[in-house]
Amino acid sequence: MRVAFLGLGIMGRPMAANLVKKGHAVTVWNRSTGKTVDGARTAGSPKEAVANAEVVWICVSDTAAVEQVLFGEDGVADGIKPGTIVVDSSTIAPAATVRFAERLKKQGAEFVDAPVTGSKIGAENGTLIFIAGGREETLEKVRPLFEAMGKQFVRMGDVGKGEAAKLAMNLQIALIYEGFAEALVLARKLGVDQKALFTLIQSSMVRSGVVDYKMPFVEKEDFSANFPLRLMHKDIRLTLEAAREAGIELPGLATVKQVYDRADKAGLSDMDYAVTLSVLASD
Ligand code: NA7
Repeated sequence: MRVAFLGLGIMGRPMAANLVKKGHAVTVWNRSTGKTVDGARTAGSPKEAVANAEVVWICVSDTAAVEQVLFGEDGVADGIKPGTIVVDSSTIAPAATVRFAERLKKQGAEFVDAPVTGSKIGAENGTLIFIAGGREETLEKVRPLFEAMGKQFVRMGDVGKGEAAKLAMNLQIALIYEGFAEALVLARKLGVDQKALFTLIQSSMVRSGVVDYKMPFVEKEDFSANFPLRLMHKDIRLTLEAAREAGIELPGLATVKQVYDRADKAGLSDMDYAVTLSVLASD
């Protein structure tokens, strides 16, 4: 398929590369210049990138960035043709997603929100899970692209529901990792052997995908970004905002946010969110 891929960050670049590998005709664009993908054409603006595309795939940092790419100067809306499908894999506000979809619909474009889970390793290995919102027929049309970049896509409902479900997923990741990190800090203070604790965790019901993924990095104290803290922090803010709009409280997540606020103040935002362990350990 002819795909315009907009946003070549930690996630977007390997995703676009996997589309090329599977034989799709890909045109890429990134806000700052110099980021390219082998085998893909590079465009000078979103408008230029989408000119001949059947599908536009977006993966940028936050709600404001998606709005800029879609409706800013020389944005997607300036160049898109009726019938084009726009898929957004950024994690952004569900309510904004619905608004963006309505604006694009006036130009005859279909919208799908398809944020991902699987982090950098999933993007590189083509094993992401897409958490999708949109019409079933539209999702079917982009199935080959989901399959090129991921191992599965799950439809959560109409437009916006992918983002809503993604926030519900990251809420759990933030809380599970916080539990692991607090347990480690306590166990260290009480003189427990860390290796023995890891073995115990992995053989007990406490074991989880989140901990399986993070444990090797924690062991090496390698907190370089797989999923930067600033993005998980953003997701926590989005989740608390969505909860406020829904009239509910999330007391656990609100407390975890305080740890992220401290990490941010300590200048750790570009590290992996796993670095919150160091923040807790420094008390
Ligand atoms: P990164 O590695 O921080 O990459 C962010 C990308 O978003 C990168 O290409 C940025 O361009 C781009 N960006 C940021 N702001 C803008 C604006 N205003 N306009 C256009 N492009 C922008 O994030 P990840 O790849 O890890 O994650 C992407 C999304 O997936 C995010 O929502 C996560 O929560 C999940 P730059 O190179 O800085 O010019």
